[in-house]
Amino acid sequence: MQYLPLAPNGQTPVRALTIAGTDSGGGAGIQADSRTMAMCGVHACVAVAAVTVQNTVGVSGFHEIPPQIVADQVRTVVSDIGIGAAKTGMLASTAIIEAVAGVCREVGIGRDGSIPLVVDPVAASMHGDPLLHAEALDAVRHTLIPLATVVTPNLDEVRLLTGIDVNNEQSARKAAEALHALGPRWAIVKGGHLRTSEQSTDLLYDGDTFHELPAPRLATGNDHGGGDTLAAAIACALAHGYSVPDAVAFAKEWTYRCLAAAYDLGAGHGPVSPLWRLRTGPGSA
Ligand code: PXL
Repeated sequence: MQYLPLAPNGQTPVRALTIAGTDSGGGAGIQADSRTMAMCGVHACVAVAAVTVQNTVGVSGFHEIPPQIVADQVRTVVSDIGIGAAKTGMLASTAIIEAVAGVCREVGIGRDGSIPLVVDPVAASMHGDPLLHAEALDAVRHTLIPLATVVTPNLDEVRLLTGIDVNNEQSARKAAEALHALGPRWAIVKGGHLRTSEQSTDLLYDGDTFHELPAPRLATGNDHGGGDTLAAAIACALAHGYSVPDAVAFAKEWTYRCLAAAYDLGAGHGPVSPLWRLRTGPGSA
């Protein structure tokens, strides 16, 4: 596997920012993002948008951070530390989405700025527990996604956002077109939840060309945090200056390895794990 360049010990690594929710069980959200960023050799900055109460069985509640505090976290990190890319995950409400979109435009994060933005439009946990108020879907569609360098919904989120039920290659292409029409530079339709296919093929679309990115399907019930891991790894590669297709190809391979290393935890779904990276020498293939 191709690794991202690692900064020598003592030298400042590339930085990336995740704007998302916490997971008290340590599997998804900001915990998954920071773990993947660290294991990719990228310094993780975090802007907490919501605190979830959850374990491996489900999410039993969440607390939203005041929108101004979310925006202030982003502003203060960008002005001092500087970041190469940003990623959004669980943003919970219209007010938080509007505050995040406002500060992103202000500091140059997003498709028209100098800092690429990965938008993972998180709507629910894998157990179906809501992580976004239903009334905020319009803000995701019309305020957040148009800012994205790349948007990475899963198939449930594709259905919520576009009304399209993806069940074959043709509907995947239609969904990619509908997502792209919302304004991101690139749209991905992820095949991971399309259980009818033997491959897990992601479709990447820039309004012009469809790129197909196949990967072998891995049968595991331990896939908590898989979407976050993919989006965070894309952000890491973008922070290193990769093109979007190259960043997505890197992130797919990264996530495949993390799925293969997922472990049992608690009574529910265990997390995908980037800890396999500790078992190889620095930068080794
Ligand atoms: O995997 C999506 C996700 C994102 N963010 C938080 C989550 C989850 C899934 O449970 O809890 C905080």
